[in-house]
Amino acid sequence: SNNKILVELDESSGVATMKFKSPPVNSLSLDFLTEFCISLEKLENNRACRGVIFTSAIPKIFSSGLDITEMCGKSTEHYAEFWRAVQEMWLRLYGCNMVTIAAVNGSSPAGGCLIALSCDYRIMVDNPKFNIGLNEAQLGIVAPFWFKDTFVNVVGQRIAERSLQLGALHPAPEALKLGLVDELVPEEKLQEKAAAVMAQWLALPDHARQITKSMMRKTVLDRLISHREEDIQHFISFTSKESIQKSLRMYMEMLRKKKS
Ligand code: CO8
Repeated sequence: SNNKILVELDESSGVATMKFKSPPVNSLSLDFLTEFCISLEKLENNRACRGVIFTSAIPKIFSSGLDITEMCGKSTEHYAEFWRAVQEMWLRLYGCNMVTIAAVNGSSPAGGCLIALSCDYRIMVDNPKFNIGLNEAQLGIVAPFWFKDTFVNVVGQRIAERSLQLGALHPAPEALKLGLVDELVPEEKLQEKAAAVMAQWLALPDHARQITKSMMRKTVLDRLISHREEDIQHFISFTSKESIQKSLRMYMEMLRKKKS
């Protein structure tokens, strides 16, 4: 399975692009997450690569977040494997030594938002129809502590507290005001802007920047690393509850109905 993410490396600039292309909505399935980790690790091990831009090949959607079908009616073994893959994606991305920029060219709820939050810099298309946020509460589920930590590190305690409790999805202009994204650009300028910001970050010596990044993120990374198995067990018991299964099924039903 290596066709859900298009990876391109420009050897002259040292900048790679990882473009999500998993129709219809770039949901983070087990296959997607596995491919994400392998692709990122390959780039990390490639000395020619110093920065990665994350974007979507699907119009209007960056990523719809975790694949809800992976959390519905599956075995505990499956939940464990899936959750380990979600953790792995975050640990790799949040702890990534390379410069990471999210070029958010569509809606980005929940797990999609987490990917953006885990980057060093976020640029979003200036379109009020594109939403971003950790909307877990709206699904009747709870964002894990490390989603919350990542969010707090970007927007601060107060904004995170309000936004998380409400399960808010913020239209791009509001996301900018909250500091959830760093800047907005017209869609046709997104790639150019991401490349310009990347060049600015890459102008610094890698070593000093990497140590600084690690200093800023280590506490939050270590919190998951030291509680990883507990976090998996927690996910399994939470997800296995009949009330949670019911909430997830109702939410999927709501998505289906909204169409017709
Ligand atoms: N997982 C699985 N399938 C999905 C998902 C998803 N996250 N999102 C959409 N789909 C499916 C839809 O059901 C639909 O399927 P079908 O064609 O069979 O009816 C298809 O994708 C297309 O979806 P839409 O028709 O809704 O497409 P739109 O272009 O109208 O809208 C959106 C795209 C905005 C992305 C919309 O689909 C949406 O809002 N999706 C839900 C996003 C969401 O709420 N994600 C949260 C996932 S939970 C998460 O990431 C963190 C969980 C943390 C775990 C907590 C511990 C338990």
